[in-house]
Amino acid sequence: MSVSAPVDSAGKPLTKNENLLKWVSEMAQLTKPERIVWCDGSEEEKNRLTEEAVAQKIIEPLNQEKLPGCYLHRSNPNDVARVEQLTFICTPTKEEAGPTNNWKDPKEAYEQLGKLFDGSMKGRTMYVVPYIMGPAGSKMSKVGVEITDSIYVVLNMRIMARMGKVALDMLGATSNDFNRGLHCTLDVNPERRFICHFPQDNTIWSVGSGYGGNVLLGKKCLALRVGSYLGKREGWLAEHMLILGVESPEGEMTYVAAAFPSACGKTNFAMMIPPKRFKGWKIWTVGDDIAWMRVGDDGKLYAVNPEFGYFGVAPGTSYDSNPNAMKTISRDTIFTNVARTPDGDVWWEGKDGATPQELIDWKGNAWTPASTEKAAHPNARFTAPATNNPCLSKFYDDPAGVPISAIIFGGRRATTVPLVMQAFNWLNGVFYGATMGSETTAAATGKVGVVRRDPFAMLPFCGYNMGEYFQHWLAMQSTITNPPKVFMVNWFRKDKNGKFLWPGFGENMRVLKWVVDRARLRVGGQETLFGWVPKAGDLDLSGLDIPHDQVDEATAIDLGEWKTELESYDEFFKSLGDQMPRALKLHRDLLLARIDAVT
Ligand code: GTP
Ligand code: SPV
Ligand code: MN
Repeated sequence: MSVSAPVDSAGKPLTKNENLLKWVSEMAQLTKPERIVWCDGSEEEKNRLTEEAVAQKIIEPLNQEKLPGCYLHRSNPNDVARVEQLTFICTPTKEEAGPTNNWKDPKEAYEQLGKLFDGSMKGRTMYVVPYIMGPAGSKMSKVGVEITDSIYVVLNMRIMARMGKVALDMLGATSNDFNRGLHCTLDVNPERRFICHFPQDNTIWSVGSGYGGNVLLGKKCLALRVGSYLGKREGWLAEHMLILGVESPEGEMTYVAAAFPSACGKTNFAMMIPPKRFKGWKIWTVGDDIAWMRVGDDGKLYAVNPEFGYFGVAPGTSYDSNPNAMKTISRDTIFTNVARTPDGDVWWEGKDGATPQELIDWKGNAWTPASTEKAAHPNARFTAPATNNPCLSKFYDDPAGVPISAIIFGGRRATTVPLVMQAFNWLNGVFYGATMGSETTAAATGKVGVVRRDPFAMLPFCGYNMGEYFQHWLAMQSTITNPPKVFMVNWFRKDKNGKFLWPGFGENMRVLKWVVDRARLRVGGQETLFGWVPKAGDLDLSGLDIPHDQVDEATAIDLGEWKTELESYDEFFKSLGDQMPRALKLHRDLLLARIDAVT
């Protein structure tokens, strides 16, 4: 099947790029669709595809008075999250993918998936979705094209990325520099589900899933897995980080990037509303999930958010916990696997107000409060445009990015890790990132609540050898001559009864304020073996209605716990083999020796 150059509604060519046309032809030859639709990103196209998706029962309209432009999608119950065991990095050697990734030989992977793709779109439509990750025209941005058989994917990609004509224009008539993504939902059978990345070919093949991170190929697949590989090659960083601006009452702006693992609070932190005590302080969202960072001419690290929308966790989102998210998802939003009320509103566990007496649950079944199952899936998500966000930073689309003054790492840890500490230097900061641990969440299939090492929140997303990735972070010090300060936080420490010690959410502003003041060298700190922590009185706790000894418990450092913690890194470090940087191993040994010296 040879593909002719697509035209827009006025008959003008959308692209004449031969590299793109040739690849689309090849993929059409493989998947054998009945017709090919090139997406231009227009409103007319959105309306047409939305109507089609409704007619095909892929999405259903919600109450358009309450939730204008909002739709509900129910995925196959076997297809509700990322599947790490079916995600592969297909590099020429296994060592390049490293011990933390599943690996397939590229030739074998193309063959195996090629068989699944062969004729997979017979009798159906193939959508060609050109998109940009990053602001149009930025030297930090990348063009991708996703071929998919799923209207749900097209409608989501349209929200999550700058999609359509704008991307073809950026690609231009001759460039061959674009990510080639191929997706087919197939029969949504976990036995025939594979998400394969070919970093050397700038190619992604995903088959057998219709869910978020598995199929919106610009997001985790390109912006993180392939992105991290490109970052290593080209000297920049692709990270699982939110980006926010903190504005002081005087109008001083400080930008912070923070890596928390999946479902550990990035969206919430990026949209936080400071408590009353912080009158005049304001948080501006640049991004809620992914940061691409490069060193600027001034030696500072500059970050852009490659995405254009939010694919956020619905359960737990409320006017109490995250009012900005609630406003963001009040229109033009696709909800996936949430519950539906009789009047066409959405509901999930942790939403404001009383639990409705009657619902249709995420599987499409009748539900009442007596039901033993959850009404919304714990990894139910919303897809909403960034431009809906009331606290969207005016620099979210700035091709130059924003200068980062602080990097924060944080996991979900019931013990050991204090509320906040600051690394002494870059090495110490990279050590924080490399040794991050977190309890697993519903964002990926598998057991929930088990502590695992999730370095830099990138365990599921690093597209190459993890030891080399650590080395890349260490090496960046030579080019970042004006580096951000590095911090570790933990909102999730619990008391002996299993209750969170720290109220979290908006109250995290108290910690962020200390971070900003430390980054600007204007507040004291107390030295510990592991980093600087706030001195008594440095954390502003005024108006916080929890006992101060509870805060003491949240901020405490217990050397016994830390000894066990550091000893537990040994196995992980060893598993990374020769690629594990010696500087980080020595740092661990030094900390253990210093604990011994003082106890
Ligand atoms: P991904 O989109 O999966 O990468 O997740 P994310 O890091 O953006 O997570 P998100 O902000 O959606 O938070 C997910 C879960 O963490 C929700 O259940 C929140 O209620 C909970 N959470 C967020 N912030 C806090 C906090 O400060 N304290 C506590 N206790 N829970 C929080
Ligand atoms: C995550 O799991 O970190 C997400 C959701 O942000 S998904 O896009 O499905 O990976
Ligand atoms: Mn994420």
